Amino acid sequence: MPKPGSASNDLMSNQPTDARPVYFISDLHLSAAIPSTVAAFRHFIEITANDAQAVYILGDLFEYWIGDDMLVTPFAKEISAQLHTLTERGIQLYIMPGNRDFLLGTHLAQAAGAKMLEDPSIIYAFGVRITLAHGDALCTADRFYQGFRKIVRCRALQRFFLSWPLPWRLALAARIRARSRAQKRPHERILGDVTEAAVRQLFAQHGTTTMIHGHTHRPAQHQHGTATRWVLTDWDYDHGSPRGGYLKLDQSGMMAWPLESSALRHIG
Ligand code: LP5
Ligand code: MN
Repeated sequence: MPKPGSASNDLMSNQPTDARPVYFISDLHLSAAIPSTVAAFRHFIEITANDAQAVYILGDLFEYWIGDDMLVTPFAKEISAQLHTLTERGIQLYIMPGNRDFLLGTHLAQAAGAKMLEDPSIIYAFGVRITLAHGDALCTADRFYQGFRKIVRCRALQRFFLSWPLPWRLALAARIRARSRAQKRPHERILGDVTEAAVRQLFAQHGTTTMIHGHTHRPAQHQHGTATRWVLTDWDYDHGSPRGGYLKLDQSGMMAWPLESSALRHIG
């Protein structure tokens, strides 16, 4: 059952009919500790996506989200207010939870003016049916992570966790993040990528021939027979090699774009 206030996972009835482009981003991992990435995100919302009919955020918008009471923090208030400007400009915003922020709830959705999307979901735009997913569920070779995922997606356990005081939740999230980081460059290991079997199964399940997901931090366009799988980039303008970007779908098709160089001049 979809959560109250969330969009169904088949948005065929919600077919966008206007000619404005649709944008897809994921894996921004936003926190107050990465100001340049936050500035890049702000540029994307204010400038890049200003001509959009819809923006889809396919998971891991935040470094972590451990309950909608995080909305009391100035940082979460700032990001949700920024997102809210999209609907104020007539642009639909859809947010799918990722493995870092699967506890995003209805209060955040309301503050951001967003509809929450189930993982996976199907949309229809510019004549194409598209499967959208975060991507972590497709990394089926990572058995340990899949076991962890199954446990933490249990609604009863989530309710129990959400009843804890915020500092306790912060402490547990910090431990889990530290453990995740301690695995040497997890996304470069073979386990950190999707498996062919999981991808083909998801295509078959929904009868689509286009898929978009993030999570693996390996931006690319892959062919699986006649089906196309687009992988979104993660964003990071605060460490190492700067990166970030989006997929844009319009009448001329799907295209991967880096963030405009004009944006980067204003970033830290
Ligand atoms: O996140 P990333 O991209 O670095 O790595 C992921 C997988 N790691 C995770 C963990 C997240 O980074 C942190 C989540 C923070 C929110 C926590 C809220 C907890 C709430 C509990 C609610 C019931 O997703 C990583 C994958 C990698 O992608 C590639 O796909 O390999 O998986 C792991 O690293 C596995 C973890 O290390 C497992 C940690 C187990 C710790 C057990 C603690 C007990 C939890 C008990 C829950 C009540
Ligand atoms: Mn992820």
